[in-house]
Order: sequence, then C-alpha cells, then structure tokens
Amino acid sequence: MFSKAIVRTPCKNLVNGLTAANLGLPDYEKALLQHQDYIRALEECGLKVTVLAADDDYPDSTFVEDVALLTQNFAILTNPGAPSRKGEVASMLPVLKDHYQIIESIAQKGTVEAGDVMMVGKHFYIGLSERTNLLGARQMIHLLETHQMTGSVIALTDVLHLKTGVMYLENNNLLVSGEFVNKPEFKCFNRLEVDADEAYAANSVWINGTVLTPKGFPKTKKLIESAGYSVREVDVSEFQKIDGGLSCLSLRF
Ligand code: CIR
Repeated sequence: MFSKAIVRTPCKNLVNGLTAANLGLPDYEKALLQHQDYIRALEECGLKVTVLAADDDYPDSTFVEDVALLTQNFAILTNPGAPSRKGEVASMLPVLKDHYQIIESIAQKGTVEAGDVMMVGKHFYIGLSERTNLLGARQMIHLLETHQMTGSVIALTDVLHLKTGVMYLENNNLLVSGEFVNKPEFKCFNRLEVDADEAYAANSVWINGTVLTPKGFPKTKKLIESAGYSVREVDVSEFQKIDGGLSCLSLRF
C-alpha cells in the first residue's frame, strides 16, 4: 500500500519537453487542469500528495518519476540519461530529505531514469533503454541488494521506458504490450495483454487497489476491470504529446 505521493506542477516550458511523438504541442492551460485532476485521483486513492512548484528551467520536470526510486526504507536519486533532464535531480534531494533518512545516488557514467524501473514486491526490473545504461542498472542493483532487495535487467528496444509498455498491477497481474508480451522474464505473471492500438494505456498505475488508467482507452479499461480492479480514468492527453505516461507524473511511496 502507498500513503504518499510527490508531483511537480507542469511548467510553461512544458511545450519544449523532449518528444518523439507526433501529436502536436501540449496546451499548457489544459495540461494544468489535467494535472489537477491527476492530483485529485491520487487523493481519491488515499494518498497525501506533496505538490512541488513548477520549474521552467526543466521542461520535463513534471515527470518526477524518472528522477528517483522510492522504496519503503530508502530512496535512490537517479542520473537521467537525457542531458536536459540531469539537473532535475538536485531539486528532488531536499524534498526526499523530508521523507527519508537514507538517500542513495546513481553515480556519473551510470544512467538511470526510474521510468525504467518496475517494482514487484522486493524485486525491481530495470529496463535497459536509451536513458538507462548497464552501468547505472548495475549500480542500482547493488544498492538494492545492500538493502535486502533484488534487481534484474530487461532489454528493450521499442519504447522510451520499461514502464511505457509494462506495468505491475499487484496480485501477480502484469499489464503488457508490444515487445513485452512474450518476454521470457515475464512468463511467470498473469499477463493482461493490451491491444496494439491502445499501447499507451499499458502505462496504468495500481494504487491501493484502484488502477489509474489514461482516459480514452476503453478496451484496456475493460481488461483491467475484468481482472477485478476498480478503474479511475485520468485525461493525460497533453502529457502524452511529450511522451509522458500516467505513472511518470508522480512518485508514489
Ligand atoms: C522525456 O522524454 O524524458 C519526457 N518528455 C517524458 C518522460 C516520460 N517519463 C516516463 O515515461 N517515465
């Protein structure tokens, strides 16, 4: 169960966020409204939400999930692989100090964006992507092992981050799309396969029994409901335009 979340208000400079999507520029006012509803959804799931101020120096800074990995006992500040995002880490440190006594870091040359890190109990799958390299993943596994947890790497080629295409919904249920459908590493899970034309919704988030799912993906909503979850839709269309998924808008712990 989670009790808290951290989010960061989108900045005006959001329109300059990194993207490979061909969906046009985000509408800032709409993004702000969507972000407010996202916060409401987290609160409906019982989370106390810390809302950080917008930071125009970093267009992608609303995607807080990428800059830290939060576990029950300790936190790890990451080292984003995207050069324009590295500076986001410094301002997360004082925030985490309010919640954690132990804060580890990924050191230079090793890169990790925590959108590539999927928690399954005390095990963490780490995607090797354009943003997360083997050196960073090994550092993270070492840190996890130091704290009685484990990690393993997963190769990926088609999506930005691991959790863009696969999400653990607890109770052994794994939402999978595209290249993750037949990954041998995930054979042990009850896989819920997201249709290719709704692949964006593979990034849905389990929070205390409810699954937050992006609005506008009816087949995936039904799929998740049929697995026994209640679903809360959140419209995140403006974040999708800059490759942002639902999960990357918050740190949950
Ligand atoms: C980026 O490319 O870094 C941002 N525009 C989107 C980050 C999305 N993060 C995530 O899926 N974990």
